[in-house]
Amino acid sequence: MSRQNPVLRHDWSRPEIAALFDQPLNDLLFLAHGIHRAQFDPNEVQLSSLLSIKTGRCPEDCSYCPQSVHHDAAVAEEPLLDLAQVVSEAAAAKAAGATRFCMGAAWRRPKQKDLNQVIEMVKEVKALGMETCLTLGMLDADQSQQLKVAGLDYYNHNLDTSPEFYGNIITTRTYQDRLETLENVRNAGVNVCCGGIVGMGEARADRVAMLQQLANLSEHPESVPINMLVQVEGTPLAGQDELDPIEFVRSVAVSRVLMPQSVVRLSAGREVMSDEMQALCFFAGANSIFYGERLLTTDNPSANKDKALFSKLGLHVSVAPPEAARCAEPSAPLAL
Ligand code: SAM
Ligand code: DTB
Ligand code: SF4
Repeated sequence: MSRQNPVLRHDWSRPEIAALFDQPLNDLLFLAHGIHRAQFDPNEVQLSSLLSIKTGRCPEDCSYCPQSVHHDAAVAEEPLLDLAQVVSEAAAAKAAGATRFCMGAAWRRPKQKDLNQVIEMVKEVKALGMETCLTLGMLDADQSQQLKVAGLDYYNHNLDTSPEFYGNIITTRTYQDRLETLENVRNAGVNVCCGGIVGMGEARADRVAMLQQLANLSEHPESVPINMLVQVEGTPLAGQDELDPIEFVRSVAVSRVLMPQSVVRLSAGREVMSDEMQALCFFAGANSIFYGERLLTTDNPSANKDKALFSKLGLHVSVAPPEAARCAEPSAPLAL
């Protein structure tokens, strides 16, 4: 049985997506913003806070990641955190305004003993009234089902880049491994959070191909994080040429056009983004951010800085998940 929504497309070709990228910026922004406004409150942003629940010594070799055992980044290793510590961090994130708590672990895949502890974390964070998200590496069908039963709302597992560029970035797990985890999560009925990273030295054609992969999944991910590479000293990608900010904005806008009903998250990399660049991303269709001064191991803007930005832009924070706030009809233009 197809679960596809008939108004959403899953048959995008690369030339079609490349043509979206190639448009004059104003035309692309106008298109993306119109689609955004027809689906969402354009002034509403969802806030997710991140916590690294197990840090460092990861056996995978992702070239961007400071937590890989293969690189020399100065990350303080931390075994799996206690339940009480995780719950107290989640409560603090809720008090600061986050609606979703995302727990990340530097694993290739979780062991059952560890998954049992993570399941308790999901239950307790949910009991605080927050949405839960995990990113633990690869999952099989049974693990995905266990997390569904525990009440997990979202699982984050990124495709990271195009199938063609992927081998330049990671050699210890395949693109197909990632697609299988996504399928297991989807089949278990857990919402999928899946996006990628730009600014890793890939070509525009790779950004096109990555977004094609995301949009042509059997169902669009409910949440699409677009990360700008955070360059961390000691990782192979440190010293990479920075991606032009306008190219990043284009990537956000094209994500919005391809996946009109997905929540697009302006994810890692905001620490070095200007207010103006973030404003353009929100106009282009981003409607979620990571909130709080830490991502997993690297810095993120402080809550106060983000509150000031929201106030300046007239943005408000979603109290319910944005899915619930979707407009049935396109919004009227703003009354000035
Ligand atoms: N170990 C698990 C995995 O990779 O599936 C979960 C944690 S991992 C840190 C989650 C995601 O964070 C990665 O897939 C990648 O997209 C993103 N990420 C990691 N390091 C990053 C960096 N330096 N800059 C931008 N995004 C990064
Ligand atoms: C995602 O797409 N980005 C987040 C989250 N999912 C887990 C992680 C960003 C990590 C940035 C580098 C770090 O802080 O270690
Ligand atoms: Fe490990 Fe995840 Fe980092 Fe890759 S991105 S090295 S899997 S923690």
